[in-house]
Amino acid sequence: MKTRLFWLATLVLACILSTGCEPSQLGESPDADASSPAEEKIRLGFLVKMPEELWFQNEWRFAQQCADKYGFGLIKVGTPDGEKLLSAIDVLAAKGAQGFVVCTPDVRLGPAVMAKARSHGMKVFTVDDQFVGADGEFMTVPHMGISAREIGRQVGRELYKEFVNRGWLTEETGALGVTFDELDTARDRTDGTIEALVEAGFARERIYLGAEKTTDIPGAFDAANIVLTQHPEVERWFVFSMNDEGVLGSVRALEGRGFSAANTIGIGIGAGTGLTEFEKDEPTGYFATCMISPLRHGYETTELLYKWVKDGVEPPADTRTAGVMAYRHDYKEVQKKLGLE
Ligand code: FCA
Repeated sequence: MKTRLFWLATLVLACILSTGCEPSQLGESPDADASSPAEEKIRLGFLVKMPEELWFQNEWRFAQQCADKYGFGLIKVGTPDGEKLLSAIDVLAAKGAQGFVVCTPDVRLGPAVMAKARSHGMKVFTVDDQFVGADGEFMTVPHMGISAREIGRQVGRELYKEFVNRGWLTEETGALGVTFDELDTARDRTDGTIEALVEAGFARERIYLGAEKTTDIPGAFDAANIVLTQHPEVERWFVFSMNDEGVLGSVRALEGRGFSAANTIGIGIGAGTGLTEFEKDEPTGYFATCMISPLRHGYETTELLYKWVKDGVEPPADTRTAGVMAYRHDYKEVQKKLGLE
């Protein structure tokens, strides 16, 4: 037996030395992109709830930069509902992924996602939207999200500042808030704005809220139209929401009723969709945005997951990122400063 093994080993060695046999011919799995054939290639997933939204496309773009830098495989999948999310995890496992970053379409899917990931031995890192367990508490899964309440407060302070700048009268002004309270990071943002507006001295009873069914432009457009129909007496409007899409949908609804840049102050939260408003020749009611970082949420989450998978370095439990105000006149500089070009 020993002799046969010896001869087999000699044969294999001779084959490598003389003909340069590929590892796949020696029975190892072929892997075209592996830098070192002996090393098992790392593959990670990046799953997002709304792949059509610029925010998530930017997260993917920066995640890919991270994968290119370290030379691991990145599998990007849009997972707009629970069924797609759970089956995407199986697909990732079949492709040999060892973990994934996820912005879930529904935070209550947390326990199901974690159970499935565990069954495949995969590591999970949540981004933007944090998993909620069966007990209604946040789950302890490494997470990176925005400092939602503080960012919302920043929006409120800026709205009030511009209200004072323009010399508007409270009795002619209303604040339109498009909300999505079932998602914590969304509720914290709009609650923060309301809080800061009231603290600054704006009348609480002049803040009118409309709940959106979906966190995109059409969802906000519908929610805004209902509020605007109820308040035909308001002559000037503040607009706020959880994201740029919420503010843009509202600004479009206002435009449909004859409101423009002169009587609208809309401030978004994001780093993509709203910026196209600043590129238009004429200003619109979309006045500013609190710019958040898809670079940190895309690149850094992926990097933390990669190091966790590769070296066993546990990522921090909860990372919160800040926002920076950007206006029509300076958004390009802010983008540059945040490394978002
Ligand atoms: C949530 C929103 C996105 C973005 C992100 C940071 O997931 O749906 O639009 O604001 O948080």
